[in-house]
Amino acid sequence: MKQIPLHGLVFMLFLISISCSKTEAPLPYGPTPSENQMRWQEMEYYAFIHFSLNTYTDQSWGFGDEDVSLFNPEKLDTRQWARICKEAGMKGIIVTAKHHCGFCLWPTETTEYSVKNAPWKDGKGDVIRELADACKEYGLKLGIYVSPWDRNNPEYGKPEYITIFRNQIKEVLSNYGDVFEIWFDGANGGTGYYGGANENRKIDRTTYYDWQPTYKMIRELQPNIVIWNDGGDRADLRWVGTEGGWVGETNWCLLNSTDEVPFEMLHYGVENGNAWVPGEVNTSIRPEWFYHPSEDTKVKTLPQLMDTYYNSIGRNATFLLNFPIRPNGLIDERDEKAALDLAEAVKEAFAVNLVVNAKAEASNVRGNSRKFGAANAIDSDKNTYWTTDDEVKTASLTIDFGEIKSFNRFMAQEYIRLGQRVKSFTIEAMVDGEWKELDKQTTIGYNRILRFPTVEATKLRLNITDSKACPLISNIGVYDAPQILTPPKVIREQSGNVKIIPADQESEIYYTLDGSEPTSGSIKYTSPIETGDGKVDVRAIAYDPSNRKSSQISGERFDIARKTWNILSTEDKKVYAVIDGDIASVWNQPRDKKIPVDLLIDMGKEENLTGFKYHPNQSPWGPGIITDYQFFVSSDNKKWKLVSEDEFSNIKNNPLWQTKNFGPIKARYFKFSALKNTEGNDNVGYGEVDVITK
Ligand code: FUL
Repeated sequence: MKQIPLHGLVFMLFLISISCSKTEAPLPYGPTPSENQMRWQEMEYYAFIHFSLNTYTDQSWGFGDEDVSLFNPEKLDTRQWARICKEAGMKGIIVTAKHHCGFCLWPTETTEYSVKNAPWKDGKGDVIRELADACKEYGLKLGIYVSPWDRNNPEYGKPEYITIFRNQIKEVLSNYGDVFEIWFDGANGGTGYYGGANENRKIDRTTYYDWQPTYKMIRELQPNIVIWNDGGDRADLRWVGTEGGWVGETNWCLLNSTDEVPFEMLHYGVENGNAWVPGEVNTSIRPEWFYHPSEDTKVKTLPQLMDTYYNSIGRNATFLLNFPIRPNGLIDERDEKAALDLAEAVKEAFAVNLVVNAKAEASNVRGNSRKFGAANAIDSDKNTYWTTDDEVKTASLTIDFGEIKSFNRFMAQEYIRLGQRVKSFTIEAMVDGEWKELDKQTTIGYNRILRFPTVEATKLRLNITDSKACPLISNIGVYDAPQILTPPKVIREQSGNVKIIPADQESEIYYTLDGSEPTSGSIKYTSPIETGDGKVDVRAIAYDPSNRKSSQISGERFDIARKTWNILSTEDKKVYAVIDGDIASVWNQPRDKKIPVDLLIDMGKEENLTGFKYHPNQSPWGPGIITDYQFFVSSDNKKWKLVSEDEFSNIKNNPLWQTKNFGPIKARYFKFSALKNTEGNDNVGYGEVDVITK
C-alpha cells in the first residue's frame, strides 16, 4: 500500500475540518415547534383517563344533577393506573379532572360539586393528588382535562363563570406539580342542570371564554405546558377531527393561527399554514370514553390497536389512548391486557433496526460535509441529520444492507426543529438486482411509518420527490415486523359457503371441517369453501410460516345453510344482512314501525327446529337490542304456533349471540317478534338471526 506522507495527511485533515466548519446548517423553513411542543412530540404515546360521576350512571355526558354521593370508588388505586401506563410504554396520563357534568375530582374551592362532598374517603379524598403522586413514582408526566362546559354550575353562560373556570384551572395547575398538557374539550353549551335552572344555555364559543388571558395565566403557572384546545382560540396542539384513532396520511404540523380552517383540514393540517399546531390522535380502548358494562366485550383488539398505532404515531401525530375507569376505581383487566399486548407487539415489531449495520449514501450532501452526511440518517441519533445543499428539493438516500434482508416496515423522521419540509417521497427496494417501488407517499414530519408486504432485498432507497426546502432526515428505520396472529374470522354466507378471513393478509390459514384441531398440516385455505346444505363445524388458525407460529383456534359450529331462505316481512333488500353470516353487517327495522315488530322468514323447505339464535346489532348508537321476544313457527305462513317466549337476560351488558331452545317441531316459516328493547323505544335491530335444527 502506498504511504501518504505525514504532511499530506495533516493537509487532508485540515481540508476536512474547514469543509465541516464552513458548512452551515440550513436556516429554519416556515413555522417551527417550540421547545414545549418538541418535548411533547417526543413523548409519542400517553394515556387518557375518563373517570367522573358518569362512571356510576352509565352515561357519556352527565347532565350536571347527578348525586355526588354516587362517587365512592372503594378500590381506587391510581398506582394501578400508573403501573399499567408505564408497562404499556406510555409517557404520561391526562385525567378528566372535570368533565362536562361539572363534578371535580379534586376538593376545589370553586364549587360544592366535588369529591369533598362525596362519601369516598369521607370527603377527604383527592383523585388528582393521588394520581400526581403515582405519576411521580412511576416516572410519568401528568396532564389535566378541565371541561370548559359545565352543566352543573349555576353561572355557566354568564361572565361570572369565566372567573370560576379560571380559578379551577389555577387550582389544578398550582397544586399538583408539573403538568405537561391541559385539555379543553370543544363540547360547549346546551341543556344542563345549571344549579337547578334546567335549561338550554348557548354561548358563543369564539368569544365567551376569552381565552387569551387564560392562556397567559396557564403559561405563567406552568411554563413547560402545551395547551390543547379544539373549542376556541388556536393553542399549541390540534384535534385531528375524529375520535376514531387516525390522522390523515398527509399530515402537516401546520395550521393558520387565526383563520378558521375547513373541518377536514384537521385531519391533514395546512401545508402552508402560518403556525405550528401538530395533531394528537385521541381515541378510547373501548367504543366510549367512560366505563359502560355493556362494553366489556368490546375492548379493542390487538389488530385494531396496532392500526391506531400506525395511523397516529406512524403518521406524524401523538397517540392518546383512553382507559375508562371502572366504578371500583380501577382499570379493567381486559383493558390492561389489550394495552400490554399492544406494547408487546410494538416492541416485537421494532426490535431490530436493519439499518444499524448498513451503509448509507446520498445523491447530495450539504457542502459535501460529513456533518450532514447520509450516515446521520442511520445513526439512531435524533440530533444529527442528513441534509442537502439549499437549492436541492429532490434527493435520494440509499441504504445498502450488504446482503439480502427481509423487511416490511419503513420509518423516517424529519429533523422538524428546522421546519417540516418533505412534500412527497417514494421508497424502493433492490430485489433481484432491480429497483422495485414499495410505496409512494406525501409528508413525513416527526415520524412516518409505512407498512408493506415483506420483501427480500439488498438495498432500500428513499427518494424525496418534492420538498419545500432542502430535506433534513434525522432517522431511518427498516424492520421485519412479525405478523399479528389473531384467530381468523369464520363466517358462513347465505349461500352456505364458508369464508375465513385473517387479520393479517400475509398469514396462511389452515382449517378443518369436522371440529378437529387444525394445524399447519391441515387443509390450507385459499378461497371460500363449499360446504353443502348441512351442518358444519369449522375450526381455523392463522399461521406465520416464517416464524412457524400459529394463532389460537377460532371456530364456528354452523347449522343448516340458509341458501333457500327468503325474508318476507319487508321489501328492503338490505334486510339480508341479518342472514349473511357477518355479525358486523346489521339491519334495523324502519323507524316508523312500532313494537311489537316481526322478522318473518321462509326457510324454503321444512326443517326440524329445536331452537334459534339472535345476535344483536353492536353499534354504540341506537342498536335496537331486543330484550323480550316471542318466536312463532308455521308450515303454511297462515297458522302460527308460539314455541318460545322469554327475555334475553343481560343482553345489554353482553350483546353477543343469544341461544334459545325448544322441543323439536317441523316448520317451514318462522316469525321472530320483538316485544321490547334495551332503549325503551321502538328501535329494533339485528346483527344475525339463525336456527338450530335437530
Ligand atoms: C369529547 C367529549 O365530549 C367526550 O365526552 C370525551 O371527553 C372526549 C375525549 O372528548 O369531545
